[in-house]
Amino acid sequence: MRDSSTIAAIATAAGTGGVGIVRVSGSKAEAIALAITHLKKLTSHKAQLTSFFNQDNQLLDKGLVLFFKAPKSFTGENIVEFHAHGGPALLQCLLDATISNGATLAEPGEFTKRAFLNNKIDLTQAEAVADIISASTAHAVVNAANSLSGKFSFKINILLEKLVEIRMYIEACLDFPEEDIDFIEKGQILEKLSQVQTEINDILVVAKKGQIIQEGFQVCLIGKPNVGKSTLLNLFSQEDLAIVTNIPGTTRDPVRALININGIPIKVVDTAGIHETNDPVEKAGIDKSISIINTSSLALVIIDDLNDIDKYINYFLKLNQNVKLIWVFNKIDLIDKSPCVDLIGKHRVISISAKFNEGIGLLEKEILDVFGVQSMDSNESLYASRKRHILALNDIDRYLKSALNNLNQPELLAQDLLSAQNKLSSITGDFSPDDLLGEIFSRFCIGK
Ligand SMILES: Nc1nc2c(ncn2[C@@H]2O[C@H](COP(=O)(O)OP(=O)(O)OP(=O)(O)O)[C@@H](O)[C@H]2O)c(=O)[nH]1
Ligand SMILES: [Mg+2]
Repeated sequence: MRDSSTIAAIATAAGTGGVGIVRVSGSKAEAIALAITHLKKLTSHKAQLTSFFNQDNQLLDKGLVLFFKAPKSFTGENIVEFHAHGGPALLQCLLDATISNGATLAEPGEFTKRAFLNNKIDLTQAEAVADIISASTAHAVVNAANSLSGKFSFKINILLEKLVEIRMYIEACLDFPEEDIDFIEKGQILEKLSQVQTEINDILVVAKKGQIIQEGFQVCLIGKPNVGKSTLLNLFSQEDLAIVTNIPGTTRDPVRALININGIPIKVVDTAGIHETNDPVEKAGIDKSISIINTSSLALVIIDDLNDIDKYINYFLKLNQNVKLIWVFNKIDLIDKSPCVDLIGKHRVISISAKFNEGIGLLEKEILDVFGVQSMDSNESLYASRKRHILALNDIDRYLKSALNNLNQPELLAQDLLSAQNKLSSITGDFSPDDLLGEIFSRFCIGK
């Protein structure tokens, strides 16, 4: 599946900038650079100041050419980078010149895919390249850098070794029963397997936090009309985004804001108040509210009457069992109550006044607590984890549970361990189907 073509792309972001980079990777990269720069020779890993010419030998610009001779390059192939001035037309001319000299346009993520296929990086590191580019907070950058440096893969590989060791032992017992290897050293197998399972669960906890920091989550504001949803959205976003009036049914279209609580990116969506109405426009807004609840991780149910909890709990649970709920009792200024967290029945209720900015800190803390990221200190070493990793780790946990139940049936036990091993390998990409690779790399930007 290795591709022998030479690829090229503009590696810097669209638009103008001081410097713009065109990157070329493949066997023709060196020849292409010699043709464009008119230099006699390139020196690997050294910046050379040079002129750039197009296919008609017209001077385009002056800048740096960098040559990374294979295999000491990002992709493991010959790479050339042209560092020119950052004008879109100029960079397009340079790109055209590479194409006229034999390169083809790179697909999104193709440089990183080649790095993966040439064993320069594994799959979690390749994903971390995309994550470091898309990171929206400093914490997310640090986590992605941890993954990129191989810390996450290192943990996974150690567990893989442990699993392989247990599996080999069991396979040996199955293959050579006459050797009378004391297979049913169940105690030892049990202990080793339990240890691996504990470590998988530890990684899962860290991975879930990492995913939240990387991707954040969506919180919707729902409730009856006029309870103060839009006022709360404006307070969260510190902007006058949504219209606030004392007329019930003000918000129709959902209003979205991206906020940041303790460095975690959170998408907040204000929705139309849910109630019975004959107004077709309001009805359409309510339908949208319901579909937004279904795509959110957390719903803040705003109420201005504590009796509404019992009234609405079943309604909201019916909409989506998976969405977490926080009850927010708003307008406490009207009853002269102070902000606080109460337990009413089984429900934690945060009392606030959105209009007078009271209790918002309590609410933010509660939101982070729901996802277990409140107590996170910024020095905690996390990884940029993805849903793919978390699903795989959950599967591995399931296989290990099944293995622990099959200690008396070595064939089944061996099968469970093989499944767990393959899942673990899929995280780093040692055992990953082509369609998964296609899906991962297609999400990259071009030039990376
Ligand atoms: N006293 C008091 N009034 C508030 C508070 N929060 C909101 N209000 C008022 O309640 C009214 C409705 O507020 P909105 O934020 O528009 O309510 P909403 O839930 O978005 O309403 P719809 O969009 O119609 O569903 C406005 O007059 C707000 O000023 C509060 O904490 N205290
Ligand atoms: Mg509103």
